[in-house]
Amino acid sequence: MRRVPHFQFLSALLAVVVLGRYAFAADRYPASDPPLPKLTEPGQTQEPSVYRDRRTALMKEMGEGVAVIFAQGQDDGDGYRQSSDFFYLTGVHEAGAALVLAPKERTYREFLLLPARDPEAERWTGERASIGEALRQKYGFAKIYRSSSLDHLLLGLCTRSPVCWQLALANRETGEKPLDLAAYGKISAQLTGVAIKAKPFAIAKLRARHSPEEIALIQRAVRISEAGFQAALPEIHPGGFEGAVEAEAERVWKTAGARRPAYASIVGSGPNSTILHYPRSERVMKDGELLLLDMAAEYAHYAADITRTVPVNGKFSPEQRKVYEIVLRAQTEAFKALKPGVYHEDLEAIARKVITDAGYGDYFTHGLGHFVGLDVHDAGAYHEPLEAGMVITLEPGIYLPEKNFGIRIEDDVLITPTGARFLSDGLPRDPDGIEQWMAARSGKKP
Ligand SMILES: [Mn+2]
Repeated sequence: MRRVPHFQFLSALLAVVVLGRYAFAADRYPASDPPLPKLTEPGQTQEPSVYRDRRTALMKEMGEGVAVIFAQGQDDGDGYRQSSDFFYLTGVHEAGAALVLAPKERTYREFLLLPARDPEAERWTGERASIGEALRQKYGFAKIYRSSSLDHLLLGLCTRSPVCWQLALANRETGEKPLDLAAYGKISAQLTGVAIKAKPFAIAKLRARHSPEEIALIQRAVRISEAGFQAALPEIHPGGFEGAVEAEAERVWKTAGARRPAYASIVGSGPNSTILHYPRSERVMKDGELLLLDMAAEYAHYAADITRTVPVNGKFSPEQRKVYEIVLRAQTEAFKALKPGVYHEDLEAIARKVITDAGYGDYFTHGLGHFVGLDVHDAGAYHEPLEAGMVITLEPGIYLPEKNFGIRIEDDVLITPTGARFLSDGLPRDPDGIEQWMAARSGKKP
């Protein structure tokens, strides 16, 4: 007699669990988010034609001559991450590769060069494909050569159209001679009268004008990041560990398909909240402090960039709330001014005025924001007016080391034909919303 209700109870429970999981999957991302483009696995790349169209657009900018763009990715804890210019133009994840473009050529205008195969190395890092029809199909290039052909290829192309294009700014941080200029130098040594010309914003401007598919990928990176914040919230309490907050967010991102954090997560409590790029996440949070969380995921090579500042015990002190509201007002005023034609520096001036008028001008110690795309600090022409389809951050902050707290609010904003839209609209921004969010967090308490 007792077994029947027991069984019914269990099956009802099972139904709740199963349906709950489906409901979670279906509700995970807002229905109004744009549909994702088709991504090819592994590698989370789009169709080869997407990258070919970008190369065609870049060659139109060039008009003549030759350009070489090198893969300059880096290994990090999550593997090789392709450099973004090269990825934008090829979708190819291989290290040591190069792209050559020659718009004046009659038949073959684009060439992909890949390093020679190395059976010894491939036993450690995985087998690479041989050059053949399958690889040409996969990457969408009619001409794939080995890297050893590069100098010969460039010289031949340059003989027919003697202009070499520098298409990206040199890395000012390393101060190293750019690889493209080094390659062009070798041509000049063998062929006189070759002009080296610069269009240093050519690729950056293409990258900054996102297609609807790219906006969908950035929106997904934002949603995955928001899910990480949501999951990390129960780890925030007096006596909790900064590192536990970070670990929980990053775990959820990867579960949702992100390959890596978009940048080193910043999770800083108390005095650490005043350190702009606090890297260690190793402190125990205390009652009465604020916790600054600047952390976001990378999805299909596209970044999000989000910051929230929350009270560790769930309630802002009156002084914390007063400063929080100034930062929020600076962000809101900049957002209201945002539309095509506006310049970064105009937005910056608006936000800075709010903070300066409130008496905290000396404590807003960084810029208001930056482009977001394939890189978290993305390429773009910062000196030119903003256009629809661009994505920027708005991230005012006030940092008060003597008061033991810093506040930053950072959101990703899409510029639309008529104004702008918050992509990161899934997390509360205002202080009441933050307190309600913290009150609703489940689980761990001291
Ligand atoms: Mn940022």
